[in-house]
Amino acid sequence: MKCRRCGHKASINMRQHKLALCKDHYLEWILSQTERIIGKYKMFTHQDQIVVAVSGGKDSLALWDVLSRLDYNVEGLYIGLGINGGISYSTKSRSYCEEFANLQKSKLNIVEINKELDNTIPELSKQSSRGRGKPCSVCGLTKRHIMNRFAIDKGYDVLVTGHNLDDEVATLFNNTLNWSTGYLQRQSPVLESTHPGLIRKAKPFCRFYERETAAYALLRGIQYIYDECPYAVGAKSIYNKALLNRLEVDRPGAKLSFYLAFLKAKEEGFFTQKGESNINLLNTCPSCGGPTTVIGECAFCRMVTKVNQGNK
Ligand code: Q46
Ligand code: ZN
Ligand code: ZN
Repeated sequence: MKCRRCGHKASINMRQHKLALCKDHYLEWILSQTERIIGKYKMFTHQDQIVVAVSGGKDSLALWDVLSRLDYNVEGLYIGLGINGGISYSTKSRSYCEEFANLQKSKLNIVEINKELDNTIPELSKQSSRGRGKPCSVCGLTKRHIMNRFAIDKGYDVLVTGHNLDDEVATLFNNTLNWSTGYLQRQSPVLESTHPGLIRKAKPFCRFYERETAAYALLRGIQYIYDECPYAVGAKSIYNKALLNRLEVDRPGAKLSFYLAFLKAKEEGFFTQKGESNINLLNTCPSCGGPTTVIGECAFCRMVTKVNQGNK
């Protein structure tokens, strides 16, 4: 297989794009496509201060690398979850982020949940009624809260995450199976801030397949954590991804067209129901000043209050 641009040996063949490229042209293609996606969805500009949430995995580190190479003002944010059973997941993931930041000479901000809340995620989860013993619900809620608060407090313009097409399509598939119109309404490459305490969010890799971001990380020599979080085993999203991979093998491009058709339907006003009013009618949490859909404390503060009450 030869590179479409220069005729040298191709490093990657993207069946869904009918495009094979050599290493240099592939790395160039990822940069130009990312720039195109940022512009198409009006995610941010070169004047904006950007913070990228990094986990030590390939997607977030590749995204940080791409944004730096495109000359955006970008810093990293790592949230230490204290998940260290067995494979020392959090310790390892933090050190991959630190090594990357050192090599790039970029600033990495670190927030350790343990220091913020006097509890690691597994401890918090044991004391909370959320998630029936599985820490993912507590973890997701806490991460979202901490990322948002950090970005707002430090005055960034936008928070970006390394979600790729496979992540987005797995979420879309799950939300479609349940017809969760509120979630479908909110799923988007860019989420505007609709409250002074809510940061604008963007996902510049939302149209890249996971194998494309993995190939980028590999070809750039980015060192990243291969291990999954131990709690990811058996997650619904992993099951959905496996199903969608089978579909993609038989119909190359099926994931991308599912996602793009969804965005088009949304643009045409297909999901303008209750979910939309929820977004626009955000209240302010009296404890943290963050946004909440209910009157009173936000879900995060309610969880922390309950855990603290249980400990008294
Ligand atoms: S980190 Fe946290 Fe994930 Fe681990 S505990 Fe679950 S939600 S699986 S992205
Ligand atoms: Zn080439
Ligand atoms: Zn709150």
